[in-house]
Amino acid sequence: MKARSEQQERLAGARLYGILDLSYVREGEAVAMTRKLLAGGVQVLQLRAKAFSASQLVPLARELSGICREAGVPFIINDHPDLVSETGADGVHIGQDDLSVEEVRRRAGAGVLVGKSTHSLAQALAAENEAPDYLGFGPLFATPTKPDYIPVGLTDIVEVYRRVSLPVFCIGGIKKENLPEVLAAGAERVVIVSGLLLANDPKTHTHACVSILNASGDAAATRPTR
Ligand code: TZP
Ligand code: MG
Repeated sequence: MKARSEQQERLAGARLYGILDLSYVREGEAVAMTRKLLAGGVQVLQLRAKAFSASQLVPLARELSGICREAGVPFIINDHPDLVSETGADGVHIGQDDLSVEEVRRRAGAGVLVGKSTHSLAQALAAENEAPDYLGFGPLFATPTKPDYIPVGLTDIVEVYRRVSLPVFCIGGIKKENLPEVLAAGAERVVIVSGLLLANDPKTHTHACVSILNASGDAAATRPTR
């Protein structure tokens, strides 16, 4: 088995992945919100800004990348493999309709983390064959953050974790309140977007989610990952 890079090790230990989605946070608040999420304990942070052009994103992505580096938290940029090296990001996240993982690696460069969204067990199994570094699986529940997707529900979660050896982050409509239910359904790692960004006190809220994840045991930490 190939040795894991430092960033892959961090990913393997991560259970709470936060996304700074600029449809919830004004650009001018992005740095402050990032600091709150990091202080609360997110273990991976993604910048997602569907309404921004690549060139608009660069200065902010550079700044967030430096802040995450200081915190020792992998910084992932959504959708833009070509911006990874110029912003100092650690990785890129792509969807089902984007380039192949192989092409993304070619563009983003060696050693860059690549994550891929999946919306069914079949997609998760297919995506694993492309050898990204991690998968997203969802949306579990209907969510305004990604409105045009049919929720996958909780039933396939156990099977996804049983059959996929990459780190899998469940996503979509997950909140502090339903996190115990999502964990009981077999999730080992989660992404929470609006639940953290819209909280009255994002730092404390993030910390509370980390505590719930930690209390649910260390299944993710002990499962073999590639
Ligand atoms: N991919 C699947 S669901 C989703 C993405 C980016 C959005 C999740 O956002 P929220 O606010 O945690 O439901
Ligand atoms: Mg995309």
